[in-house]
Amino acid sequence: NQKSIWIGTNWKMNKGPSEAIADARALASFRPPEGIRCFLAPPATSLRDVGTVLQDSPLMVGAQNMYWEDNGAWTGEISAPMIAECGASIVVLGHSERRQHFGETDWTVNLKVRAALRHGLRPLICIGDTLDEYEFGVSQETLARQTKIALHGVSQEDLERVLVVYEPVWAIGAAGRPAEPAFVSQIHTTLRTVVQEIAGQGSSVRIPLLYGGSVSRSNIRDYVALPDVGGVLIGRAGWDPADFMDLVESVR
Ligand code: G2H
Repeated sequence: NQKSIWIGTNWKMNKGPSEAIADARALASFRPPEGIRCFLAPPATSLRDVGTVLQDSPLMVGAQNMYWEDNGAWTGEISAPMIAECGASIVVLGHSERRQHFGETDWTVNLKVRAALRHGLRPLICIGDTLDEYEFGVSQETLARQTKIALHGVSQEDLERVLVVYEPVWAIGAAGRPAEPAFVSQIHTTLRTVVQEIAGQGSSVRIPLLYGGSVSRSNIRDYVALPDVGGVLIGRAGWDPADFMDLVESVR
């Protein structure tokens, strides 16, 4: 299995600058196996420090959120050019924790995706079905809607830089249970059709489709082995640098 895969860890609201720098240093000399592209998404307060520590490392740095305007009277927000200046090249957008607790909508995710692309960042778009949607059997509809709106108005050329991660809301965090690989496979088949329609029939654009939600040492290989899974976004299991390196090494 030699396809190129993405493995990232989302630190969420964890690690102050001192811990973030120490952890980035612990990862700075790590060389992922060939074909694996790794990234870390630290809190905004450590973006620049982590970006500096990892500037000569193959590990990429990502922000966890941003606003769509470049600057202005938007107290508390950070913008795409600020993130890029910190040395980050990725931005996580539309994470379900943001949709759930901070009023993020499909529409705001779309504005953010387009702003990220305008500034050369790679948006990692999170989509996810809630437990209700899953139980009513409408996961596919929800995920298709979220994907179509997030990518609305994105040019063919920019689509080359987009990543999408399927994170079932019911699979996230300590209360979640990881999705069955067979179910993820089914979802990814639908998503592939949706993104192919957006890119245009016959287009060679191949958006990496990742999985996220309670990924751990015991299941990472099952997800990565699926034919259309282009990687994973890890939370808790990847916060410790040694664990993260071990997770990455374990898939090859
Ligand atoms: C899902 C994931 C990382 P965890 O949010 O984005 O977190 O692996 O802890 O479920």
